[in-house]
Amino acid sequence: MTLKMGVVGTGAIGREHIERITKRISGAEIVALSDIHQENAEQIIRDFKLDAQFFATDAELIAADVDAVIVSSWGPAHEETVLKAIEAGKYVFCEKPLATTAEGCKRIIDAEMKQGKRLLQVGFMRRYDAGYQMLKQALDAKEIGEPLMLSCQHFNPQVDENYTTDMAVVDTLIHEIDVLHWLVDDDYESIQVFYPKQTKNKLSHLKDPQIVHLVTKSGISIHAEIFVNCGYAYDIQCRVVGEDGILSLPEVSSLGIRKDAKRSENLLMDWKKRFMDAYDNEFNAFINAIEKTGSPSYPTAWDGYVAAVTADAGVKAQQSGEVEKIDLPETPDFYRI
Ligand code: NAD
Ligand code: ISE
Repeated sequence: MTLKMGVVGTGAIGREHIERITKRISGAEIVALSDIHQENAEQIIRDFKLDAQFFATDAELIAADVDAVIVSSWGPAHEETVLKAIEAGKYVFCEKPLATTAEGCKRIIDAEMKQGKRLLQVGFMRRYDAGYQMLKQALDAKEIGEPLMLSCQHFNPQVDENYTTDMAVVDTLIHEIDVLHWLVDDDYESIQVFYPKQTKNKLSHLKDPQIVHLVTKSGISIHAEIFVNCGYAYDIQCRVVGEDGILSLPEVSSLGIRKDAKRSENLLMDWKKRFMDAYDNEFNAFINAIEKTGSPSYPTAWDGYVAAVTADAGVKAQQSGEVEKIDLPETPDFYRI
């Protein structure tokens, strides 16, 4: 069965996902697009020569002949579209964040549980990145004993004027928030935020860089640096110190150049290429799991909720400067996959 997919939000990542489904992965086709800027969608239909229809609203797209909806609009718009799609019994691939608050995620969980089967997968693609999967396999195999300390960096070359201080947590660090507790298989206990010396290369309203300190229930210490105006590259790092050794996220392979008495390698400048394979893998998992089991794969709506609860505490910590507790209920059996 070829999954008929509609896309709500045809901007930067919506275009990327449409390209991968159209050109690189099998089992699905794009049949419907919707965007509040109609010209964005219509340009994509022309660029990819799609046999797809434009719908003025998400509701009209959801009511059309689609099996699944990709939600890649702006974060604050996700919850409304996701709820409409779930209530219509459609499968949903929702880009991060699932919703911009924990309460919003809870409303989505309640709607999905009412449907009686999982319909939704969240676009936390790092779990599908080969490097993070190597880290996960080594940690699960206790290669370095128990993990004790993690240090990460999430560096963007720059962000635009719409980017705000809280987005460093809810939009950027949210990827580490999701992938790290999965990596170490431990829930978060608390979060604290610090502001080191600030870069001159930022807009006046923004705090940048930021340091986030997370502690897990077993006491694992996580130090994460967020620097969204670093200028030099899109640079994602993750290092795990265990009882018996250290694991490091592999560097992205790049041609080594030796020339003029210098040695160099190119670095990437954004997420599109850095996680290209991970995005492809998450969509293959979505499509294949639906075909084989009738439900999408992980990360589930519960993972989206865990990330939102943690991010909410992170935003509180940005404002308080204090150690903020992260209170999470037990994972319902419905979401134990
Ligand atoms: P963008 O601004 O390039 O595109 C968003 C599109 O959604 C725009 O075309 C806008 O017109 C449209 N839109 C906004 N509200 C809408 C609504 N209510 N209904 C229909 N269309 C609407 O943004 P982007 O960079 O593509 O980000 C989109 C989402 O994807 C965000 O949630 C972002 O966090 C996420 N994202 C994820 C990754 C990742 O690595 N997984 C990377 C980039 C963006
Ligand atoms: C963006 O929305 C993404 O999700 C990227 O993966 C992340 O690196 C970037 O910081 C976010 O703004």
